[in-house]
Amino acid sequence: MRFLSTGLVRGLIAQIIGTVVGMALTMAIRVLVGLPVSSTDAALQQHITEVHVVGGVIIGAIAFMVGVGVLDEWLGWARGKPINENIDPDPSKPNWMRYFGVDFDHKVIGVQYGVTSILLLGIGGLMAVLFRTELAQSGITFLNSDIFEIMLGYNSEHLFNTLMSLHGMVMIAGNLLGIGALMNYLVPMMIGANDMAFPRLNSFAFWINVPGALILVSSMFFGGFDTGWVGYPPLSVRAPLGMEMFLIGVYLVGLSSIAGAINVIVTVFTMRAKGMTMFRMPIFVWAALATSIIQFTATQMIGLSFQLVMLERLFGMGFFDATAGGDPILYQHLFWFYSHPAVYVFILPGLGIISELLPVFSRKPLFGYKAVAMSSLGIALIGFFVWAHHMFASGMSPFLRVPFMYATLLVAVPTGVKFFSWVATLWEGKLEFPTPMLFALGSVIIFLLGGVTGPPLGTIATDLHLHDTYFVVGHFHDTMFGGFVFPFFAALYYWFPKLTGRMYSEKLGKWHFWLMWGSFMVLSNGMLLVGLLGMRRRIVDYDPALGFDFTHLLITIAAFAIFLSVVLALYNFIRSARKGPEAKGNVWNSRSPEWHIPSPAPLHNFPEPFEVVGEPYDYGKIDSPYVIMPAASATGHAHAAATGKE
Ligand code: HEM
Ligand SMILES: [Cu+2]
Repeated sequence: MRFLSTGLVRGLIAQIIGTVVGMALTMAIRVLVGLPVSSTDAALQQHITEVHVVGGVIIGAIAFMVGVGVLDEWLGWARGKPINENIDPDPSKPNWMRYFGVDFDHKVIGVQYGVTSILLLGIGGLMAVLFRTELAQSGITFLNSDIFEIMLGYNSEHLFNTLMSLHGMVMIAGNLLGIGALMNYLVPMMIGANDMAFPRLNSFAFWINVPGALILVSSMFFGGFDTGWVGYPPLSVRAPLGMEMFLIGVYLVGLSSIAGAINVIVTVFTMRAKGMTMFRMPIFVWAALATSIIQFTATQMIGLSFQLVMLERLFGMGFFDATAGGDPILYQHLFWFYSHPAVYVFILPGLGIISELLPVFSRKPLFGYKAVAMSSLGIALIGFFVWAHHMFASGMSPFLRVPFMYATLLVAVPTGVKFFSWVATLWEGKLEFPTPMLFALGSVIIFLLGGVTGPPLGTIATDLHLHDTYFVVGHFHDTMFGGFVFPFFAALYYWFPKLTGRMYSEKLGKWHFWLMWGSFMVLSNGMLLVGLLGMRRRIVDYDPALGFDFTHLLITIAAFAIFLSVVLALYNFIRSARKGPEAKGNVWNSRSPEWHIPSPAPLHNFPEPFEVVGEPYDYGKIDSPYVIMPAASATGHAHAAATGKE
């Protein structure tokens, strides 16, 4: 019965019941207002079913939130019950249950985000491996098999498109949750706070992702959709019912993004330790702040554009239908006004991790700390002025394309500041190369590839040639892997001892790194190459006469190798969390506050507040403490004050 008392299980049951009740309710409303609930006309029947299912799915998502219990406190408050000030976990419940139910501790929420993120990245990866098999050679018809037909009711091109489109969006959702994991786990500990500013909102922000992700992936079983992750109309207005699942699922994940961002912004502005001025914060906190500003201000746009598509599908409103007075280009503007800044949501935290780790493993100050901090804000700002570079080929005004080209190329300036700082930080440093450092350095190289393949796409003349080819796919995989996936692994290895109090296996970690990094180089350079040669993206097959069968085979093998390397990493983490050697102290000899409390961190991170007296990255400077820990908080390890002594 313990199983039933976990929030997750109750949420899932509630979601199923809610969906059924919601469908019945929608039907009842249709009857009340005199609309038909069934029809002999196939097209009309399909439309009616869609309305019912969408009504059900939305109510189902709300039911999940009620069932899991995140709304309990708020609902109680609304009914006039006294507010429960003590939000500590119930000590009578076993510890593992905290992760499967509502918990307000930012560290638990961080882990919940992290595990969900890895699950989603795994599902997205599996989809990639599936459709990459189809692409391994020209002429393969793997996705045509009867198994898929029986399981899903459709196959071949439509399945390819569905897998490809879902892969894109599931990966993006996986990234977003990974960022949530890092920000939730690290930000309070890095600034000396015991939790986020709004713990209940924090829990809400995590849990809304769960029905969101389920609905998104369920699209596979509702007929899929074939629009790519962008969902452009008119295609998205005509796509099967699966399209709606995509729109609702992503909408909920976006809602989480906005709620989570509010929390980070308020926490950073109001809860820093004594003496921690903005320019004395660990650099990752700056990255988290800039990221949250984008999330908070831009996400509404994708929510809005998806809502409009839904309204057009469900109620026939002609926002994008030119024959009804609409304009499909409007969608693209709204979509990219979020989705371009959003790419910086994916990469700013990753770049923050790189800036955080390089000083530790080169025992040198972070070069140009203030410039690096401001560059995150600069990137965030410029990110808002460049969205139309995705529309150079959409038939927008030729004159308007020019300012968007210049704005796009301008992003190189703040990004260059970061690269310059990394190189200068490493310069003549005492370098060490444990797994997290390898991942950080590997990210820099991959992100550099993303950086040099960007300008050709931001320049109108070359973009018109490269648009919708695999060159684009290669470019964004470089920025995504270099900007987030590799830094995410760097962070997982680096903070693993903090989280578990145990050490991972360096040997397996290094195997993971070299296998993944090498394969990724093959994958991304292969994609860039076939793109330059004219391979179009989003197509299920290609002509053998084009002569890039062999390169495609290499890309597919690399994709499998990347998948394998991640399985290796998971094995390492799961085994080491239980059997790894103990690592209680400041494993990396870091100056950052989270390493000066015991590992794993106690329930309330800092039983007594500490004071910041110096600069965060003065590694190698004798007697320049950063934080002074009161005896009660500190690990009792080597030095309580985080000095620069070697
Ligand atoms: C093993 C790892 C991966 C492989 C083999 C892979 C492969 C691919 C391929 C072949 C496409 C289809 C390109 C096309 O036909 O247009 C694609 C699309 C995409 N991928 Fe990946 N990918 C991987 C990981 C990732 C990750 C980690 C992310 C995100 C953070 C990501 C994001 C995307 C996006 C956004 C699309 C675009 C989908 C669309 O055009 O609608 N991928 N990927
Ligand atoms: Cu862009």
